[in-house]
Amino acid sequence: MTNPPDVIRAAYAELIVTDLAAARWFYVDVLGLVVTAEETDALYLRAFEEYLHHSLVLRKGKTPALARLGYRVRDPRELDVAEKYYTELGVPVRRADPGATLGIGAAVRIQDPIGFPIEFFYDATHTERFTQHYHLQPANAISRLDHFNVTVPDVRSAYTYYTNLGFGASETIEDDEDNLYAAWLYRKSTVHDIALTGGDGPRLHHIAFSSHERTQVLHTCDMLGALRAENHIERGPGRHGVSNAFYLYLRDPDGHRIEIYTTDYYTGDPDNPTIRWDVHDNRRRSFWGHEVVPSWYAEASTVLDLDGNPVPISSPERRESLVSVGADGFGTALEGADEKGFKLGHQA
Ligand code: XXG
Ligand code: FE2
Ligand code: CA
Repeated sequence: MTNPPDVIRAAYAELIVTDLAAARWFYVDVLGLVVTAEETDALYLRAFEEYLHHSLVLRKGKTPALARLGYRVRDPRELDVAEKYYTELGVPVRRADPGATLGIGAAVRIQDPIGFPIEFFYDATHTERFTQHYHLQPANAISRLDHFNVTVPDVRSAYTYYTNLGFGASETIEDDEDNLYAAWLYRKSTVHDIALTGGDGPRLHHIAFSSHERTQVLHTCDMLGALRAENHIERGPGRHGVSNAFYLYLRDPDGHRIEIYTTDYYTGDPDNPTIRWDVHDNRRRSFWGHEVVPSWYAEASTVLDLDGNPVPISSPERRESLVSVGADGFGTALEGADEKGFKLGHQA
């Protein structure tokens, strides 16, 4: 078997949106992303510390969907490696000419074995990095794209696919019968470039951007409240158990889910341990034990194949939202709660 391509990180996503003006309001006016380029049917956005052309493309279309997830590879020769690797895996593989996506050089596009439209690229147009352009940064400034999260019916096989591709596993949610409900996988030295969430799929669960500070995340909430647009807040703000990051989930005007995420931890050593959360631990998805809203488990974005057609979805055998106690509102796990002499208030 050919070696897998050397992926550096999650680099960009292309979303289909139905109303570009509404999307511009959400991503540019509220979230403060920088517009690198604008066409009649597309917006190319980046965050303040990013120097590649974009980390998010919004393209106008008839129905909301994920068009593509982009991974950057270590150098241009990795495109040949990718082409060979996926051809051997027997999935659809296509070469994309430089400029097929504005700002992106030569690329290899595939539909991966778990159903997602993926692009591998190295060459990309450089832009000015606005790290110290504090005069342009709003109080909720976003620094960079952090990760993708995808919903898949079979987390175990998706996990095997990604670990074969050379991704490390930072954290998982499992039970003691060897069922895997979710997993966090990385190439860059953070908790993840991609997370797998069990559910009807393949669908896009969310795209996450990083801020430096919790106050920046909170300012987005305050802005949405002030604008009478609080209905865009879906879950949080809060502290994740998995990843330890401070988080906020938003829904854009088309329903695509966006996470704002800050301060997870370093995973770059070769012996970085995998943290395994029990599916019954009510702190796993909210370290403070808050309920996960049902929409967060149930709703996700359609994904398109390489020809732009919706990929059919299938259902998982088990659903974390049904088997778990604790953070989902079905009870409170008391095990371990009194280690330090504290008692939780109630048991459902
Ligand atoms: O980025 C993430 C998430 O995948 O969005 C969700 C980190 C942790 C979690 S979880 O809900 O498990 O705390
Ligand atoms: Fe996330
Ligand atoms: Ca609960």
